[in-house]
Amino acid sequence: MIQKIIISICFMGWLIVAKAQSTISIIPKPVEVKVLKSKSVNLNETSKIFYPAEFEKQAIYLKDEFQKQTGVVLGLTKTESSNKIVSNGIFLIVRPNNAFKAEGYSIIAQNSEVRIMANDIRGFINAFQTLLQLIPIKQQSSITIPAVSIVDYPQFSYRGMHLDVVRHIFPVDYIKKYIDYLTFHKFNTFHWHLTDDQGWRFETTSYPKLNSIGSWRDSTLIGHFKATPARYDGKRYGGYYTKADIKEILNYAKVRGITVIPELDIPGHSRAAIAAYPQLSTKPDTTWNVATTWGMYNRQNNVLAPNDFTFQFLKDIFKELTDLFPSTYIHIGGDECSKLWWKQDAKTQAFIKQNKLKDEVALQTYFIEFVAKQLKQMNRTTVGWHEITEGDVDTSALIMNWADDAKALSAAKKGFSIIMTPGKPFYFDHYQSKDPNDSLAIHGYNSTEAVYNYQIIPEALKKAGLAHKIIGGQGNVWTEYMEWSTKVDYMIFPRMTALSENLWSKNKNYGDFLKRLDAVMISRYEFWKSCYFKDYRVWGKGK
Ligand code: TNX
Repeated sequence: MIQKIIISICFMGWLIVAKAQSTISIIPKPVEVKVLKSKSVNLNETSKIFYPAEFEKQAIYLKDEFQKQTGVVLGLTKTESSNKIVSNGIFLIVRPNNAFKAEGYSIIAQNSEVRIMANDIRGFINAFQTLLQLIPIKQQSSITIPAVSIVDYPQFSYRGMHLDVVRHIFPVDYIKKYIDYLTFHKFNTFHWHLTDDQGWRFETTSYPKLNSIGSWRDSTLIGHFKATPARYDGKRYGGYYTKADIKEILNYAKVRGITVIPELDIPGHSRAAIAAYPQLSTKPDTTWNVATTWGMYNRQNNVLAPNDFTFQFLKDIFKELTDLFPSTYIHIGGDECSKLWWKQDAKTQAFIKQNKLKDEVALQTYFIEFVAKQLKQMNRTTVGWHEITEGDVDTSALIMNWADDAKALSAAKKGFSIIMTPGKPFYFDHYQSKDPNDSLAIHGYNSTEAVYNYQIIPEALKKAGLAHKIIGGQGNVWTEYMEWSTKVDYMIFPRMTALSENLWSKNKNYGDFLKRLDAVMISRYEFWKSCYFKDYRVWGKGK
């Protein structure tokens, strides 16, 4: 039955593609698109991209993307006065700051020219993604761009996608591809989850055992965490990103206007670090190994102990991190830190007493503020999962709320700014169908439709006059059950596409989105050679 549905959906998809060629289909939906009566623009190998010097890298990026998609190789010409239109081509024109909302752009395509106006890297990069959707994915000798006028800017200032490279690690080339996915969908932030119980993936020269020991686990759980008896593959697994890898990725992201927020998860989820340096734990005499299974919360994952070695360690690793990553926001985790270990440990209890801390929650706050203070000295802002609001953490920290709307409300009332990453529906490690044969996922069910229609600013915050506290949203991709990049692709598409429109466009309609998804995105996934979930029309809609 399912197979039949898939076949008929594919067929329907083709019909829609054929019909939609003549209309303009762009995802995420722009603020304003006007079809002009003028002549469409024809570009061929004699046409050029004219660009101001400061946007040279972006001009080269556009040339490359154009070539990949169409085979047409455009020329490149630097112009002093980008406002002077001299001949046929694409013109990148810098507009003064107040001409656009942040990251906004406009495109006017008619007769012999395409004028792209913006005032920052992201504005131009966003415009290019729109332009690439105005032309077919097809190798040809000349390209026709319809006569249009587009004005566009995002609804939310923070539009992120997260990737856990700990539970499974992915090659540098895939991280770049992932950044390209973000770029295409007009996201602006890549949240890179670099450390956890199952591995340390950030090259750290001040503590080399983090890599020689902490980056490797001896075995990995096979199948689902809840399956009994638990089975393991017995294979050594791991690796880490070298500083050179990270620099390469950061440069790649920079050209595309994507900010990379690194996360070192403390004081819980620290088992890999503890395996490398047991002094960090409340049980330094135990032989800790890098975790080989998932769902460690409150069970086997020891947490950081408050001692001199640990606090020096925190100073050093965050210094190394900020030396490498230019992002203002630095994520320090703070999630699921079991209080169990601190309760059982005499030295920790003595520390709590000595520092006049109320309890273990206050100790967690102590840890967070210790790192936040270091980060502040380096002009960085701390980002943490919502658990860091349990105590009295300084409200200048930015909160990622993976819980429900009520949690968002309580954090907003305390004065925090919030990024919405609710498990329901922005966790892309959940199932996207209820088909029992669907590929293994953690649990739950987050359909593409649920992702699209989720209201990012909860009603309760609007009522409380706190809507401005929500600065955006993010899709989280925890990779316990994503061994390969192909599985990541399958889990994120098309949900990430739906999220991009939810974050960007105020004017939403799921039916209309589905039509554009069929018309322009499916062929794009295929052009990227990316897997995707095909049954998105079957699931959702009250199912
Ligand atoms: C909870 S959400 C975690 C992750 C897991 C995820 C699985 C959060 C901040 N922590 O460590 O991978 O659940 O859905």
